[in-house]
Amino acid sequence: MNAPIKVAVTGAAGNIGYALLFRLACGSCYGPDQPIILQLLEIPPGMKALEGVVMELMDGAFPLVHGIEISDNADVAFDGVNHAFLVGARPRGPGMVRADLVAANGPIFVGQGKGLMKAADDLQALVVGNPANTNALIALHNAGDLPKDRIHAMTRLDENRAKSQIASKLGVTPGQVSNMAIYGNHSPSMFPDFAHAKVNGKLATEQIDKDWFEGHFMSTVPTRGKAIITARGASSAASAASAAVDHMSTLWHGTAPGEIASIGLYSDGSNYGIPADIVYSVPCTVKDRKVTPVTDIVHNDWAKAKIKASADDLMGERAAVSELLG
Ligand code: NAX
Repeated sequence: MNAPIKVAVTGAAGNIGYALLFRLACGSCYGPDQPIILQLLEIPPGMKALEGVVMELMDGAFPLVHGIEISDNADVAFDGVNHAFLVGARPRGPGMVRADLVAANGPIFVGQGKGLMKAADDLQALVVGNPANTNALIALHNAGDLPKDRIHAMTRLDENRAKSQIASKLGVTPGQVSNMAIYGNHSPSMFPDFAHAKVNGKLATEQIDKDWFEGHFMSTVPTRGKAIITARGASSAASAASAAVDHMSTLWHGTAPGEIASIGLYSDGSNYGIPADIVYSVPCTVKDRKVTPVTDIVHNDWAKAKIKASADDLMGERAAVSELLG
């Protein structure tokens, strides 16, 4: 058994938090030999509910949970943490557009970026709370000298959604689909790059016709979150928690040989014409807990235009929060 690692979860009493904590507690993320100490953050009105969640976690008697601490102070919750799931934020409700979310949630990530300066040297943090990419950018700008590749935005849910659409079209399992990269923002401007996706090692475009990809696939994957809100009256929770586990598990264990993971990563301006100083999802590999973007994928002009459109979307969000970037 390894020494325990410290894992922070913000918004821990919320819907995603409720699904996420039990997956972490039972070892889905770090494996059966890796104990964890949970450091949970809520805002004061959420603390009572969080106490109830902690009671349930205790009642699970999870052998891998070696401690649970709760706080409404980011400096306390992030003290010494190795991994941080930044979930806490206001979810998008019916009728809300992303601009509403940018205004409501951006300021939260100034304080959380500062709080992350208290984390362990090997910190890796994942922003789930929307607008995830721009919140991650705000946190990075407020986290002092923290290396820019340590705070990510989650697009793994979009990757999972895309894999599942392809799998169900072909009647295979999602595990048979690989190389399904999401480019750009976790918003409808994202570009799910189907042209390089593979099914059982062969290009998906050799097995499904182009019209389905450019029609059904492109209209379903980027708008899936909205469809779920319409159907269940609340935003995705269990699938988002599952994707967050997938993301952090990939950071911990690495990508399988030949496989990529979609990661919203700080852009230095050197790849695919993506401007510098935005958090933009690209295909990455992970080895020894180091994230490396895959930089040699060749895109056609149609895909290049999609990649640029999502960058433009993120530049717009960046302009809207410029006063929070320090
Ligand atoms: P809930 O409203 O159920 O829970 C959010 C929790 O965060 C609440 O308990 C609230 O008290 C807490 N909170 C608010 N401000 C906080 C702060 N400053 N510090 C700590 N905690 C704080 O929302 P939930 O359904 O859990 O969704 C959380 C976030 O995930 C939302 O922003 C939502 O839009 C986003 N999502 C992101 C996804 C992605 O793929 N990146 C997909 C799912 C989801 O839409």
